[in-house]
Amino acid sequence: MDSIDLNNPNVLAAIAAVAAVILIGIIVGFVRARKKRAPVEEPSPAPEALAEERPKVEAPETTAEPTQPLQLDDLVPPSPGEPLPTLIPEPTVVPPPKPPADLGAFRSGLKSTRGNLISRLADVFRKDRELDSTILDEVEEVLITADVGVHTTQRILEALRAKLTSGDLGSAADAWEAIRSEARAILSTSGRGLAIQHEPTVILVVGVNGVGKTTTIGKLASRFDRQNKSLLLAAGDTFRAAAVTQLEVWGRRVGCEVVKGKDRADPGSVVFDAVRRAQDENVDVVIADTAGRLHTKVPLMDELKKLGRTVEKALGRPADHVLLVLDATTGQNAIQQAQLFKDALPLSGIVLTKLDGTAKGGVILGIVDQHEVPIEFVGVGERVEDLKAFDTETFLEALFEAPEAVDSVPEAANAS
Ligand SMILES: Nc1nc2c(ncn2[C@@H]2O[C@H](COP(=O)(O)OP(=O)(O)OP(=O)(O)O)[C@@H](O)[C@H]2O)c(=O)[nH]1
Ligand SMILES: [Mg+2]
Repeated sequence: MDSIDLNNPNVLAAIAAVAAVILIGIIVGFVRARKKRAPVEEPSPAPEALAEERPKVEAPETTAEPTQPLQLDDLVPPSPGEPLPTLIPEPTVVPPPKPPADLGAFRSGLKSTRGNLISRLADVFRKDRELDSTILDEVEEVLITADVGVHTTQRILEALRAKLTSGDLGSAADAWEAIRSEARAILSTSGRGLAIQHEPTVILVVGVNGVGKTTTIGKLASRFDRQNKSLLLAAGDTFRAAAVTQLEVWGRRVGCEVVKGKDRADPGSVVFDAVRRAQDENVDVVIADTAGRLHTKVPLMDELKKLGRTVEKALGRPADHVLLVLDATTGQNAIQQAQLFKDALPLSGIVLTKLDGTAKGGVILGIVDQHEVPIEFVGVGERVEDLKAFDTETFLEALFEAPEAVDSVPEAANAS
């Protein structure tokens, strides 16, 4: 093999070119190795530096500085304490927790009840008061006069007495906790919602006159309509022409048909027709209105029992839901009405209307506790959106909230 002629300019140029390529390769390899190592070898910046760098989470509208593309200098480890601008990941913006749906409506609906029940209890558990057995009589008086009912009042007093005996009633917060957890236990089965499992699902709406049956049916129909359910209303109150007209107004508003009979027709035949028609036309939900007072010699409860049997005959099973509508403004009377209807029909749920206009909302505890029938909806006004699906936690939060004039309640009442 010939030896390399180092005096030849072409040979020298070739050697220089090869050396240049090798040198560039070494530099590129070095830079790549630094890039890979850099994030791992990053010393932890001081916590204050990180805190300053990260935009505050509660100010999501803060616009971040536009990020520059990574430069080689960025990969050089900063000296300790120096901020790390481009390697910190974008913070995840956590939106503030949403208040439970309908809390505002429950709050305003329970305003008077809070004044009557919670403010007065707050007075019993006032700050400078030592909590001993003398509070029991006072709590009893407040609960009874706030329409909670004798049975449920005793249940709540037992819970307080047990805490007193075990020495666990050291502060107002303990007393609120005892009452609130008893209320939670009473209402725990409420607010399950109306299952629409069958086609058609048949809902019978019952209650004495004037409690809000027809209005509740209109509001319910509107809810189902918003859920894209097809509907048929049955005008089972055949004793008053105005009752049929009222249901027809709701039917027009919601856009669903109303099945009605002749004046004073047998309510059973109207509901029977409605169920059959719903079966033929594959309607999702039938809601049947009923009379609250009869203008015949037949007692109301006998008529309702008969209606229940008629639905069973048409459907091949009992009505899917029997909703009893009670008017909260009637207080204790509502507890007695529930007993009468429960004896006549298997009630599946209660709608408590007119909670907005009364200080007697505590009756809800008495009704559910005594009759063990869940509350499914509450009425907090006359507008279509004022029928609220009952939710135990939202109800408790709204009920035990501090009344405007009482400042000792908030932490205590919301302690649990
Ligand atoms: N403030 C308030 N008013 C209500 C509520 N629910 C119903 N009402 C009113 O109560 C009144 C009686 O309501 P209806 O729906 O006619 O009662 P009903 O039970 O069908 O009465 P009858 O057909 O006579 O048995 C109406 O003026 C309704 O607007 C509610 O939640 N809050
Ligand atoms: Mg009516």
